[in-house]
Amino acid sequence: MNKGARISIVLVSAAVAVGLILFGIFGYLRTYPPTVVFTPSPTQPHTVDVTLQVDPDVGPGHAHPAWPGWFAKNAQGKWVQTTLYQVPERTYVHVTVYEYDSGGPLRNPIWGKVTGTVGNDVVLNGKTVSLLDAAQGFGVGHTIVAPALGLSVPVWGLSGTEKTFCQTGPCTLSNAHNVETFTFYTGNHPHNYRWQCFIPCGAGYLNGNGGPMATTGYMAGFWKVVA
Ligand SMILES: [Cu+2]
Repeated sequence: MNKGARISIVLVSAAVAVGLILFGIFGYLRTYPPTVVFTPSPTQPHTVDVTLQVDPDVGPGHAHPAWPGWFAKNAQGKWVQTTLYQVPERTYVHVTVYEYDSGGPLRNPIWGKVTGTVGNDVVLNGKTVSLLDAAQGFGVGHTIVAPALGLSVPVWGLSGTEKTFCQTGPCTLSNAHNVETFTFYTGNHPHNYRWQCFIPCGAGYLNGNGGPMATTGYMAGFWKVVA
């Protein structure tokens, strides 16, 4: 093979490699979940309301319809399937979670303790509680844990045999659900704070920790605290 042929093989291979890398990067960017931005109303500075739901199946139209995952209500009142939430610094975030998924006992009971919220408690179906004992009732379905914010909130689950159990997201209030509310303070260090569910809810994956548990937009995400 002459020198020119060898050079052209190297150049073509390099071009293919670069092409594949770019294809991979843009494919990743195309599928990365959107961020829902929460802004305070002029009459209530330093306060935002965040409404979330967590569903047994996110439903059709999403990359993984049969995975459990989270939705957030955007400013237009539309449910967006994502775990990326932007909130201002120095702000009280009032979170309402509609829980539509089944629950169960915890692998570690410590995950039933509420920390990092105002009062270190949550209001579950109208009752203030600081510990969810997952050995009772239908147990915990999912958690919202952001270690760097000190935030750990277990979310109470349902019985999977409820008559109106939601089959496919986004679920509606006519489906069986629990309502859990809590408030946390974002602090004064703008940062993308990682959060995730600590319940291994990736059914069908090794130890329940793959699939949705390892995927941003399903059971892992960020509280994007901005200045
Ligand atoms: Cu989960």
